[in-house]
Amino acid sequence: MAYFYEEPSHTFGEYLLIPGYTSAECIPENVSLKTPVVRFNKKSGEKPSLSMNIPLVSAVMQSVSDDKMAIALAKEGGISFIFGSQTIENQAAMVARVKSYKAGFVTSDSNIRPDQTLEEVVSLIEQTGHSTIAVTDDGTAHGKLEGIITERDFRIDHVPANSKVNEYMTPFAKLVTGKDGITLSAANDLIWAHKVNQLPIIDDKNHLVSIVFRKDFDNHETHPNELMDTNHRYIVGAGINTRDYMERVPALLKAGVDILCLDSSEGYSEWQAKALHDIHEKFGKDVKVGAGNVVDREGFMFLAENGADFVKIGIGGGSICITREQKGIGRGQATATIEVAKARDEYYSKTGIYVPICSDGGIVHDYHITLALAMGADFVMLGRYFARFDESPTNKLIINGNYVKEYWGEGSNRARNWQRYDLGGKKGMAFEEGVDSYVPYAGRLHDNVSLSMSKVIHTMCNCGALSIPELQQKAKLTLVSSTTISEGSAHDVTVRNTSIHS
Ligand code: RVP
Repeated sequence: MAYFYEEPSHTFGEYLLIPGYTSAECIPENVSLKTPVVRFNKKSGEKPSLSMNIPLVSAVMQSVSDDKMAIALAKEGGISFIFGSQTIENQAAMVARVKSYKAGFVTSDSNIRPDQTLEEVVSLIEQTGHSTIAVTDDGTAHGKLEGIITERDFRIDHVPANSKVNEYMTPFAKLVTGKDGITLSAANDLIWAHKVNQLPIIDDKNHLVSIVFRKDFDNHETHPNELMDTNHRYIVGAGINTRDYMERVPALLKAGVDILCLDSSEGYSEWQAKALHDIHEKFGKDVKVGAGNVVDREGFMFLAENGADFVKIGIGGGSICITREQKGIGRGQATATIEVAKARDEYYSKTGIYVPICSDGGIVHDYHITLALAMGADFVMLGRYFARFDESPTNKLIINGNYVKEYWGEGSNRARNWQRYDLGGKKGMAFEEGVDSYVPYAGRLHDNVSLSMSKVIHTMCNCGALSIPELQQKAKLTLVSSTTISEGSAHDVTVRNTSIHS
């Protein structure tokens, strides 16, 4: 007879934390968000070989995690998993770009030709949010540098229609440039000596290589959490599937990837076990591979026993996900996280091995991150959250007068990542498990992540916890009624200024 769970499953919005005792040492400056990413023998005192400085990873999705996102998130202390629903060559090239990225040297992604119009400059500025545009002979990031145009060079309502870029740009002859190979501090000295805001770096044929921005240098100085390998290169992850891993994994390893993740909507399967074994056997035990997704004890135990370095939790809770509607499988994200966390602790006390768990999807408010951690997650994976930022790979558009960014599921017709929903064998008729959507544009990743982490840290102080493991031990969680939920936002008043609630 079928097994029945008698209790309904719950999601984050149905829980709140009850504060614990806050001692005088429990202040934000003393809180650490450091968290393990891969399995380690905790009982013997071993340290995990890979940890993060903040408990956030970005989703394995076309509309979320490319090389640009990976660099931005590594600067904050987290990891991006570059999407696998692309050719092996393209994915490896993205990984290689992250690993060869030199902090402070930016590949220009707002470029234009000299014969284009100022109207086109304005729309490019609107689309990318960048106020400095490189002018190159072919309009690409590595074309011959002809000049620089910024939003301060012209007033669009004061120039004749169809005015050309080359009439208003600062031409090459008047630019201060740096030669490829220059160090960041030498580039910064030039910026200061010539009182410029950016320094284009060119090769010996005057082709644009990168740009150093004054503000980026300042930012670089203020990234105390950045996540680097022993060679001072940013840490980066990549998604893989259970079909082409024998070719994909070596290409990603060659590109320098630090960690892999088997990306599937349902990970309690023979194919994941086989992939974990094959990868570890063929490419070595040191290759780090997360697996998932699962939503219960059995699923966790299966993947942990088969060598997963971390286990990802969640079916059907993603904002763009319609798996539950389409197939009737899934579980409330909070219940799934709580049960898998218990299994993780059980596995640890049996074996001495700690296998980190990641709650994937369904984070709507910042406090949901804290709840997931309190429920036992070591880190969380987010899609919608990151899709809203400048650094996500999608278009920024204006819809009904508001800025939005595109965001689509891997199981949507737009992504066509059917392998994520693959059951091996011959595939039946494909159907969508995700939607194509817009999310409100939210600005720079750095600003948003700093604010979100500040909220997490403050709540941890309220719970008397200075670290994530301490939060997991001390947290007191309560289920709430729907009336309690409405009591939690502003009520019975007319709100005058909504900005502080966004
Ligand atoms: P969210 O952060 O709520 O947007 O959820 C992101 C997660 O949703 C991903 O990490 C993945 O597990 C899941 N996803 C991605 N695509 C789809 C889909 O098309 N159904 N679901």
